[in-house]
Amino acid sequence: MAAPFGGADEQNQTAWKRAAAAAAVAAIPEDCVLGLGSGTTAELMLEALAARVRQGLRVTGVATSERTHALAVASGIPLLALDDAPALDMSIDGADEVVLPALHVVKGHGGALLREKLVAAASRQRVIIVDDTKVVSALGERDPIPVEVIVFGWTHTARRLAALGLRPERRMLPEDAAMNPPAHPFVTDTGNYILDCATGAIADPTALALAIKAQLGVVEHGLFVGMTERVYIGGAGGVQVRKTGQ
Ligand code: A5P
Repeated sequence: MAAPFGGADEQNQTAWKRAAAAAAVAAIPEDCVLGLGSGTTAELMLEALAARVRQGLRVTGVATSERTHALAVASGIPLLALDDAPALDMSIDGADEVVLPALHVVKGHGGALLREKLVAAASRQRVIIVDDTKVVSALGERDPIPVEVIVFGWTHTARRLAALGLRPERRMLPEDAAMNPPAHPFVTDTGNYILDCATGAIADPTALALAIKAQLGVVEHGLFVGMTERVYIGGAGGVQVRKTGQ
């Protein structure tokens, strides 16, 4: 039976995420324009960042989701819209899978991949923070690749993705057992659906990224290939930092 407040594994994982987040936040320079990621690890980063802001750090955040925006506002972190920030010095975000030493990652299990990729693409230095359960030997080996698609005609887009050899499933909101409503599809902040596409271990992430992106109806996908300069990995032995080229 599951422990009522999460088991020891979950507590360790949270502590490792927190340690990775703290290490990344400690390296944020003064006057930084900073992309603020989404997800549980990014939220631990926001806590650490808010503490540094209270101590006097000057920073301006650019949020990657409505939820991150609301949390940053509530924590007193100054914000700018992406369109008012011509270039970002750095972005810090979580990930679902990371492959070393290439530092290619999969993102989007929280549903924010489109804005996360737009913010990452505008950033000079992309930093990923994870616990070591996220390190895999090949992207796609454990989790599906989230693909954000236009709602109109989504079943046709799904068929096109299936023709590439993917196994797309439209993401649904969890059902509320107490109210027992019919399941509803998950809709992103930008008003699209997510198709979670099982792939198995991906031999060539660059080729797959291009093939997915070329399909009509696809807005963006969660393969972030060559979009990370540094990864902080929290684990039982502390925080490991990996940079591209290492
Ligand atoms: C949000 O869409 C995602 O890309 C998250 O950054 C990613 O899923 C990692 O989330 P956790 O930190 O919650 O594992």
